[in-house]
Amino acid sequence: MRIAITREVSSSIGQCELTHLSRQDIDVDLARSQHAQYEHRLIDLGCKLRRLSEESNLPDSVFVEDTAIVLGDVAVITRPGAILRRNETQSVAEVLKEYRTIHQIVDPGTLDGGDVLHVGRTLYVGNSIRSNIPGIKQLLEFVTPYGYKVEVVKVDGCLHLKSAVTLVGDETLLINRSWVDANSFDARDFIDIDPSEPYAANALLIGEELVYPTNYPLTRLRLENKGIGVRVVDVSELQKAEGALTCCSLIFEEEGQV
Ligand code: CIR
Repeated sequence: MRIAITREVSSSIGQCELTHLSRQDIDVDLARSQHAQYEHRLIDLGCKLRRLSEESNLPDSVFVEDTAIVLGDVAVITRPGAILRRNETQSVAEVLKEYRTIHQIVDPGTLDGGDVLHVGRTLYVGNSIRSNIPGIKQLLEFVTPYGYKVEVVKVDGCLHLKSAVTLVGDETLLINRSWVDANSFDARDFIDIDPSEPYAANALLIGEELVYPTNYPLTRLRLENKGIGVRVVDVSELQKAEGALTCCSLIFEEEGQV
């Protein structure tokens, strides 16, 4: 069984962290209804939801991806780069303990899950404004015994590594090359986002199915032209909080394996 951890949109999401976007009003009810549709997509694709309750004092807490890295037999609880996000991790750790051995990134390390791109036995980790070298080194120490390699990737111009690049199929990466260098990755194939849609590189691959935002039609066409069908979901209200599709869940197999 595939598990998806999610969390209800906070009533305070309007006070979210913003790095590259200007603040816009966020309609909490609309954000919640889009988030519910996102959760339904996950259920349609065979995920069992573990939905955490709302944290009204943690504006960014819907973005659970940043709180942990979940691998076959081990999970690493992060220490988010944004100080105001550090209280988001404990409740996620409580759930993950049921499924995996847990490790924890500690001071002076910082790491956001949005910076970790998992491809086979390699973890590409963005050295971004949120994830520092001590945090990446701690991650390396935790995962090396399980046979993972860690590659540090420079990210420039966006929040996280996965704002710039995600896996969309077997060794195929969807990429915005103005934010990350394609030579950093050992991939079979790359699909470039349409330049008019800079935020279009974040797609959520669940098994063989790709979940994709409604509002990047030109990049979607590029995916479809390469034979990659998508299931769309509208997360426009969450995008105002600088969130994307992968950010809103932690997806993993219930039964761990190395
Ligand atoms: C933040 O700045 O931390 C949130 N407003 C957005 C986090 C998005 N998370 C992600 O891309 N993994």
